[in-house]
Amino acid sequence: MTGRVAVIGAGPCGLSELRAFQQAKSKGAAIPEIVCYEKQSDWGGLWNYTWRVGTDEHGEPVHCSMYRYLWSNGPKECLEFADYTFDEHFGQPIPSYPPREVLYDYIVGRAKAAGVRPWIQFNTAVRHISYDKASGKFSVTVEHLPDRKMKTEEFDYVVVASGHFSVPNVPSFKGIESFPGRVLHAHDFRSADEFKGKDLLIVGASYSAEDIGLQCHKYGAKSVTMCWRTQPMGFKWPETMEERPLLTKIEGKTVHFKDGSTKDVDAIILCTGYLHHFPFLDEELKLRTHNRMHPPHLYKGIMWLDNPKLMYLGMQDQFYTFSMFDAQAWYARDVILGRIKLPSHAEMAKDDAAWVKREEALKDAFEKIDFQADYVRDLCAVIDYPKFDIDMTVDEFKEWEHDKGDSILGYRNKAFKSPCSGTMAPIHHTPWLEAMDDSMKTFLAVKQVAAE
Ligand code: FAD
Ligand code: NA7
Repeated sequence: MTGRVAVIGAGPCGLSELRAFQQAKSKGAAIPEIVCYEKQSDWGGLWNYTWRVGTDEHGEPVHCSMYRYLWSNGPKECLEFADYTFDEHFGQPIPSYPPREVLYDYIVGRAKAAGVRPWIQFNTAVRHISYDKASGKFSVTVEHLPDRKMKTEEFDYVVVASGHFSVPNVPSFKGIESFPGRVLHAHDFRSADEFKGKDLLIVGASYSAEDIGLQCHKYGAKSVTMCWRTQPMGFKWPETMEERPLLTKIEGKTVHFKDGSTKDVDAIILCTGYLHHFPFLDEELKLRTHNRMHPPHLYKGIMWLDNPKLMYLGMQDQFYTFSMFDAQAWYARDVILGRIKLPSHAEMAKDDAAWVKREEALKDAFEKIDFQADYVRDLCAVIDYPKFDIDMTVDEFKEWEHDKGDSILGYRNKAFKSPCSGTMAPIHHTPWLEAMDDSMKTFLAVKQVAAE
């Protein structure tokens, strides 16, 4: 097969795409030339931790939104690669909620085993992508950051895997400009140690608010007040953590809330989510969406309806992550290889509209889990991705939700069974709240207790 495919980003999604093509190649298929552009100096996307915030050594916006002491916020069994299990990578069963370094090692472990690194051009930022109807090709302009050299190349397909949890959504609040303490967005949060002994305000009521709040509690914040716009998270918080309705204004270090209450705080963290942001794409190619389960205008959540040679990976709000990214990457690959024939534009639009309609009727997290599981099933039905027990992942996600409801400080101490290998995870040697050392060495070194 001739032709060229550009993959934008070497995070989990981009690496899934490279692995998908490498897998087809290893089975004897002829594949197109694959060129992956990654603006960072290494792979792993958000999982590639840096201490930097703001701009990097080249003046580029820092991509990383992860922080020190980050542990998986869902059971690892629900994100496992079906073609590269945790058992295979670590050579031993490991607990269900690993710290960031362990998951990073797993993600890049598969990419290393697949030998796809030579397909990636690192330190190379994609600056502009346009499509020429006459030639049927994309023009991709990139900049090699160390020497600032620009070049433009033509491609038959473009796979956008640049992520959507990196460009912060930063609202403003009355009086915030004269707040005497530190104000930052979750994107710039790195170390909870900074907030030890402090009274902290967190704005937002989703995963970042929950986890950054918990981190700060774990590392000694005096109090954590979290405020919500639409609805509270509603967990059973420890004594020094609480939820209040959204703030209305700030006077000095005093924050006023909608219920008329006030609180004096030392620092404010805006956990107000992220923007889907694609400055490098021409207007008619650009996905415009907020963070949701099925961003509209993408057939099968992947193919851009107006030009299905442009594909997006991982643009959904995510319960499923790595295994869903794989399913999408395998599907995209099979469209490119001609193994899956796309229906007419009208049929694709109808299919897309049906998913959007179903999404808009979802009432709670449990229905969202079912929705995304059905989506993954839909993709997996037509690709040669190894079978894994999707029903089991649904049960485990729901159990996880219940665990969080039972104990937001203790849910990470639970263990789950792998839907890929059937292995039951051991219980981690140290309860999460007491586990201050998040290094891979410590996580893996000590003998684990067998789970029931
Ligand atoms: P990313 O990981 O964001 O990777 C995108 C890549 O594209 C980056 O390497 C970036 O440098 C590159 N890129 C972007 N623009 C350009 C450009 N113009 N040119 C070249 N390269 C470019 N998921 C879980 O499963 N478990 C968790 O515990 C978990 N915790 C999370 C915690 C935080 C704080 C955040 C923000 C997310 C978390 N996630 C978690 C979800 C996360 O979205 C996925 O795990 C995963 O990182 C998404 O992969 P991605 O490839 O889509 O995007
Ligand atoms: P999410 O899940 O997109 O949530 C964003 C939160 O921010 C959500 O609670 C929003 O409230 C809130 N928000 C957004 N704008 C405002 C304003 N203007 N005022 C008050 N509150 C606001 O992003 P997260 O960062 O939590 O999670 C993203 C990923 O990071 C996720 O995958 C995790 O695993 C880690 P709303 O409910 O819309 O009223």
